[in-house]
Amino acid sequence: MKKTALIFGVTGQDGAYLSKFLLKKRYKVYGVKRRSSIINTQRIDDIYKDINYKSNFKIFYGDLTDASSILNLIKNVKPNEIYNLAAQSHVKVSFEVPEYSAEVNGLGTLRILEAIRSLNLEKKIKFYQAGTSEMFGRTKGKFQNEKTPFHPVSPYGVSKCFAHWITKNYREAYGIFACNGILFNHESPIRGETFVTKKIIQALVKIKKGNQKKLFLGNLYSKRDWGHAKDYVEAMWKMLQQNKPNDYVIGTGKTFTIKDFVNRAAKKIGFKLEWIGKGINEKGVNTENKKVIVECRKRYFRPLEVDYLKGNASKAKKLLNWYPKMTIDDLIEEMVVYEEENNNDKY
Ligand code: NAP
Ligand code: G4F
Repeated sequence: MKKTALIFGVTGQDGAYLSKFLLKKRYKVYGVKRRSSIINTQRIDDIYKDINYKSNFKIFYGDLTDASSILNLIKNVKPNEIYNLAAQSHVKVSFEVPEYSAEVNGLGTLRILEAIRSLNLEKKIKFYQAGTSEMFGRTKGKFQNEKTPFHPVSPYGVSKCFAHWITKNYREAYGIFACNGILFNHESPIRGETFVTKKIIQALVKIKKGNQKKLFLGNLYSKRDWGHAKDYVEAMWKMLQQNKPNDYVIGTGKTFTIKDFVNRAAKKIGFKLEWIGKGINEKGVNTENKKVIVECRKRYFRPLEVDYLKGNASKAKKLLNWYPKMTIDDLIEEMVVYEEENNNDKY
């Protein structure tokens, strides 16, 4: 019998990669999307067929703020596995919509777990919770692993800590097979356009094509451990295939500043950058024509910042046999090629 997966957040970056991964593993995949005023299924249009069509991939409306929709979906689908990837996932935006971020990311997770429990499906459904390295926040030490204490520094990070602990709580209290993935930043050509990697590559490609003049950024000196989303959805699935539920850090073990990322992407696109100035006045100059193409703006800084992230995924390597396959340069290469082929928009 085919396994069935229910994915909350199917229209997002990870939802799209996970759907395609599970379809290849011959799952029936049911995705949950929220209502929006314009069609937002671009990332999954290639696998989406009309609901009446005999297909292993179907999408239903639902919302993590609406307990009844969650309960009805789980009751009707009775999936073997649930992946909760839905979230207000932008850290900077969470400072502007803190209550909504907590509602969706924190209470939304509780609503799914409570639906599983109240339908008496504790022993039938395996649950994956999309946790994040943002939960570590202000950390000390060279690496973060499963034993590193959480000290979140954004409403997003705090909301994800609630989701992490409530997932653990339902596992311990009710015996639900529930896993927390603590994933470090992962990117791809279909990354949301306001996350820094996509923003950098999209802007630099447009500048190269003459369709944009400058790229405006915030903090150039925070460090991130960037992997590829394709590798990371495999880790989610592997967590649910184990004999026992557990929590795992997933990262590459390498870290780079935002400025490093800009330099690597610029080189790939064919710019040679020289940096001048300091602080908010730091600028990236295209050495070929002496034009400033990167500047900093206050509005892209956050009230508090996670300065340093570097994941130690030894536990996942040992227990899941999970290894990241793509390096930061593989990732940049794929993102640049995609942007060069697909983006001809004028500024
Ligand atoms: P994403 O691209 O922002 O996707 C988020 C998904 O959640 C979208 O499908 C979005 O729908 C949906 N969503 C938002 N609010 C919802 C609501 N109220 N009800 C139902 N669905 C809702 O995020 P991602 O990068 O794929 O990340 C997937 C998950 O992993 C998120 O929970 C994120 O916080 C977490 N995470 C991500 C990373 C990373 O580096 N990518 C790292 C660690 C953890 P719309 O398409 O309608 O907006
Ligand atoms: O790309 P970002 O917005 O990602 P951030 O804040 O690290 O969060 C992402 O990764 C988390 C895992 O650690 C996820 F849980 C979360 O859902 C999301 O996917 O920013 C990365 C860094 C930050 O330090 C930010 O201050 O880039 C810096 N940055 C500098 N200029 C900028 C900009 N970030 C954005 N988005 N836009 C800028 O202009």
